[in-house]
Amino acid sequence: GDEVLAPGAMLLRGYAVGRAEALVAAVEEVQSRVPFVHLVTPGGHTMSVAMTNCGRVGWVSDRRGYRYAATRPGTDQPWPDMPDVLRELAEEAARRSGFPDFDPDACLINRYEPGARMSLHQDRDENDRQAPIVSVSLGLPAVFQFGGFQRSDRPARIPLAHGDVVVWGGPSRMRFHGVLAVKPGDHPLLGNCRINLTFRKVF
Ligand code: MD3
Ligand code: FE
Repeated sequence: GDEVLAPGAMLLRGYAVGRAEALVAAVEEVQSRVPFVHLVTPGGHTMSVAMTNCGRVGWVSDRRGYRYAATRPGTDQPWPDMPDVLRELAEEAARRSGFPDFDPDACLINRYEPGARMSLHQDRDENDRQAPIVSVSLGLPAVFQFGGFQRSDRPARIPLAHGDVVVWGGPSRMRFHGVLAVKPGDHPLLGNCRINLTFRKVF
């Protein structure tokens, strides 16, 4: 069943399981056009998570900073369109969680190989802070850190499994969050990796 993690944060366990093969096929199509890359942070560290994007804009990072860009780094090429199976899943999950008008313009695709992690951060590069962020976990499980409004607030640990969808909106939108290092495994669909899709309304 659906679980309220905090006001505005809904966990829909297994919501995407029935569509997982189609979602993975759509991710394959996107990554065949724009391969996953390990971006560099403004501080000069290479991220352990590899990323690609689809949709009108994509999230990128380099020595100049973090931002959303309509073209792929170092090119004047647009990102691939957001496949319908991805957009529909995100819209339906948002509607079910009380956000009937979610119209994402960006889908960031994160790939975690064993040991990859994401340290505590806030998502603050989006212009539209009213819109929720929808995240979909596929493949290997992970432990998600769900924090407060200050980095120093001790985060709760939430296990996320294949097919789990979380909608982060309303007062939870600006919480600190992260992902602990993914442990090795062998998932039937994705092998030794975890994929996370995050759908955002940037503009
Ligand atoms: C909680 N990705 O790409 S998605 C990210 O699993 C990111 O790859 C993680 O954090 C991942 O920025 C977690 C879940 C998420 C996204 C946005 C949030 C959780 C959030 C915004 C507020 C609170
Ligand atoms: Fe985030």
